[in-house]
Amino acid sequence: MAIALGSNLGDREANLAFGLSALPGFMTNLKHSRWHDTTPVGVSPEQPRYLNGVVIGETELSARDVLDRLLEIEREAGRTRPSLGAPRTLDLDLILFGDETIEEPGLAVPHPRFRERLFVLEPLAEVAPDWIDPATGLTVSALLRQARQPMPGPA
Ligand code: PH2
Ligand code: MG
Ligand code: MG
Repeated sequence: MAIALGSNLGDREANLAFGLSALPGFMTNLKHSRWHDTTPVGVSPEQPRYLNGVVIGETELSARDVLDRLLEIEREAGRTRPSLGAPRTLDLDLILFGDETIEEPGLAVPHPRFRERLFVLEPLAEVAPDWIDPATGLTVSALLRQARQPMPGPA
């Protein structure tokens, strides 16, 4: 299982450290990436920069139960949701859950946008370069290479 962490409000380092310290409550064999200072993507350019990272590990829980735990940890970190994409103290997103593909209300795994997001793929490639995306059959390294290619423009 891979979880992406992000923070762009308050003490970003402390927020990610808090998230990391809470995950062993239901995960074993944790391994985490470095923290990456990143430019906000897909939200107002005036938003503060993010600190992003990825944690991998194992769990006995179902994906739904993991999601519930992640939302609870976000709330403990003082996360509020004033609007979609608003700056947040802590965002915990379930990216990959073994080879499972899940599409349910509130729960989509693999995360539907992680293949384009360098702020997820770069830290994920530090800890799980050989993991396979069940939707495309591509490794994380291959997805990263693909995401880094410049978009083809008009001839
Ligand atoms: N999260 C978003 C939207 N944009 N940009 C960066 N750099 N990092 C994020 O974690 C991020 C984002 C929505 O969750
Ligand atoms: Mg997110
Ligand atoms: Mg989220």
